[in-house]
Parts: sequence; C-alpha cells; structure tokens
Amino acid sequence: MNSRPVIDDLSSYWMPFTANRQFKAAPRLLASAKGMYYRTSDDRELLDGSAGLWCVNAGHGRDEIVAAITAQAATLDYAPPFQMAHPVAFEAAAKVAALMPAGLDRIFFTNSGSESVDTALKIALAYHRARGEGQRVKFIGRERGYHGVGFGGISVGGIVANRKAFSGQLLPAVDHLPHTHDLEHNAFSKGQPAWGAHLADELEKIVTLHDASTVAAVIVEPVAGSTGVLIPPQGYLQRLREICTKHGIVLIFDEVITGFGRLGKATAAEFFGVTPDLLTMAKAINNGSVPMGGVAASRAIHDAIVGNGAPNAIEFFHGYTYSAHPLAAAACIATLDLYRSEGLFERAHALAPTFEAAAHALRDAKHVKDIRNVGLVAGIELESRDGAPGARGYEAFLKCFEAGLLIRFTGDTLAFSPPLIISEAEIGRVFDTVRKVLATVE
Ligand code: PXG
Ligand code: PLP
Repeated sequence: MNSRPVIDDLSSYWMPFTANRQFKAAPRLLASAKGMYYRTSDDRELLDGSAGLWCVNAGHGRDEIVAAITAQAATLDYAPPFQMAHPVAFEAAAKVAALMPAGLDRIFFTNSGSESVDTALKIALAYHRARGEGQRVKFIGRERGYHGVGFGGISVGGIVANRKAFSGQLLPAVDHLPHTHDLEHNAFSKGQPAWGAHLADELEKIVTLHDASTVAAVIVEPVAGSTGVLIPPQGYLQRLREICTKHGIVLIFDEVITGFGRLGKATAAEFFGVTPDLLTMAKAINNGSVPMGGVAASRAIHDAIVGNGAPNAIEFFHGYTYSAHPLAAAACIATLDLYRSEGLFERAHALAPTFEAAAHALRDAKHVKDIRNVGLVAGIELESRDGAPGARGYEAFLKCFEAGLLIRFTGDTLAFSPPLIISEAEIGRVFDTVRKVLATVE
C-alpha cells in the first residue's frame, strides 16, 4: 500500500500555486491517507489539520465513497451531459438540493469552485436579461475575497497577487466592498466579531455610485477562508441581504469552503440565517474524492431563465463536458449519505466549542497576533517578520509538517479546518503541535 513511488523526474509537473523551484529542491509528497491521517512517501504519519484543502470533511479513504466510485466506474464511466443525462445526476442534485436553504433547490453542476463562481456570475447575467433588465451587468466583490482563478473569479476576487499579472484583462465592470478585517476592533474574537456591521453599508454607497439598476450581483464568501479566515461581523450578512433585496441585485454566497458542515450546518447561509439567491459549492460536496462543484439557484432565478424562450430552445448556453460526471455524482451521493448517517454536521457543531477553546489557548504563544474562529475553522495570524511578509507563516507550516501536522497558511495566517471526524484528543494535538512549533520559529 505505502510503497514509495519512484520519482526520477520532477520537472514535467508544473505545480499550481506552489513555489516550484523551492518545492522540487525538497519535495513533500503524500502517498496515502485514511481517516484523520496522511502518510508521506517517506512513510511518516501526518495529522490532517486542513481536510486536505478544505475538502475531506468525512475523513480520508471512506469505504462507502470508494465503493460508490468503483461501482459507478464499472457501470457507467461517462455520459454526455448535453441533451443527455444519467440517473445518478438527478439523484445527486436532489440530495444536494435537500441540504440547501429553502428555495435554493435548482442545482447546476460544475467541476470546481472556480467553475462554480463563473457559472454563478453567468446565471446572474442571464437572469437579469431574461427579465428584460439586460442593463444589469456589474458585479460587486470584496477586497481579499477568493473566488477561484477563472477570469470572472479573479475579477470579483480581491487577492492582489492573484490579479496582478492579469490585471490588464479582468472583467471591466466590477467594484469591491471593503474587507471586514480590523484587529484594532476585533482582535481575538470568538465567533462573529461585534464590530463591523456598518461595513456592509458601503454596498449602498457603491451601488448608488454605479446606479443600482446597472448592478447584476454581489458575491462574497460568508466566511472568507483562503485569504486567512475572516469571520463576518454580527449583522453584516443580514445588511448585505437587505441592500441587495432593496435594489433587485442577486446575492451570491460563495460557499466552496463553508458548504457541507464546516460551520456545523449544511451551509453558512443556514448557520448565519441569511439566504442568498445563488450559492456556489465544491470541495466537500463529495469529500474531495472526484472533482465536482455546483451552483444552487433560487426557483425565481431558475424559472426566469428556464421558463424563457421557445420550449425546444436551450435556455442557458453554458455547461461543462464533465458536468454531473457519473463518478463525481456517485461519490456525492455516498458522501452526503455518510454526512447524514454519521451526523457529521452535528458533530462539527458539538466540537466547535472545544475547537474554539483549543485555538484561543494559543493567545500567548510566540508571534501570535490574532486568533479567530467559527465552527471548525480557525485562523491564527502571526506577526510578520520585518521586511519578509509570509516568511514566518511558511516556516511555521514547514515545521508543522516536519512535526507530523498538515495545516494551511496564507501569508502569515495559519488556517485550520480539520475533517469533521476529528476527535477532541486530536484537536488538542493540532494546537499543541502549533504551540511547540511557534516556540521554535524565528
Ligand atoms: N471560492 C472559494 C470561496 C474558495 O475557497 C474557490 C472558489 C475555487 O475553487 P477551486 O475548486 O477552483 O480551487 C475556492 C477554493 C487555501 C485555498 O489556501 C483555498 C481554495 C483553493 C486553494 C487554496 O485556502 N479554495
Ligand atoms: N476547449 C476545447 C477545444 C473543447 O472542445 C472543449 C470542450 O469540448 C473545451 C475547451 C471545454 O472543456 P470542458 O467542457 O471540459 O470545460
């Protein structure tokens, strides 16, 4: 099982979002995974503090998911999704729909979060056009937002490094809300910070500036993950919802990270009690096992588009070769069944206070500047090293890896998002390891 792969050429694989030269000089290779643990190619055990990359909510190597994928591959490997379909796609969509906030029960399948974001932006445009409001073309994102890497996603996104090289060719009609991160007011918040709801009022100003009748959609992550775990201030999402409703603007929640139990509910929309018009998902939709994403649309949006035009006309000119791929869909069904039969969202909810206490116990650890958390997500922000932002985060990540713990880092913020099957003892191990590691970080 754990035989070492023989690798004599690392040059062909151009790695994504990786310092390729640095990595290939000292590669970190994962060979297998089960439950809460990876094994590296040199046969070391790694506790998974990040659910892979926010994906593997039911833990690794789940027999039920493996069996579903295997059986599906042997039964129907591929089916064209345009003007054709297969039963598993409908079953998966119905199961996903049942977990969405009431009314968001029309599911468009994609293969990634980035594709889900591009799809949602296009649905918003098509919706307005179908209603005779084709002048609504502008999108509002948010500073520091991560919405994947498509041209749509980086345009509405607010991660400067992800936009820089492409800045001459982003979508033209986009503006951004301010982000909500302010340590002067919100340092060491547990759950939603009390300060910052007024930042949502910036939307009213932006919308007025552009003329509300030209704005198609607002897109935000309910909890911003990739940028370093930013939790929405109390009342903030509610205000965004009110302003969008008032002006007829589509509100998109990008739940690629928060979907499927990360906050202890099926969605962040349910957790925060705010329902968007479109909700993007990916990752934990099938435990990260086969590439899959999706967009949940409200009936109003779906019906405006699908009810439009001649009965034999294709209503929405969009889709992917692998939309609702049989293996991904089968894995999705098995995954959602597991989440339910093992009560994993409830488990995440029940573990959240332990997780919060364990994270915040590092308040006095070396270099720690802020700790923030909600559900089974936490961010620990470190003071940046003078003149070298990100260097300390990278060193901490590397030393955690050497100490048998996989975490994620963005700049100098360490991110924690373990599989929802994590035990209390393992939560303790995650943060104990980080404390010890930080003591040795320069
Ligand atoms: N939206 C959000 C909110 C995401 O978090 C995407 C879209 C894009 O999904 P795909 O499947 O196209 O990667 C994401 C992805 C990190 C990290 O370091 C997070 C993501 C991807 C890679 C790294 O936290 N999230
Ligand atoms: N490029 C070419 C030449 C194609 O033929 C296709 C799909 O048929 C694509 C890109 C899009 O691929 P996908 O549907 O997998 O996104």
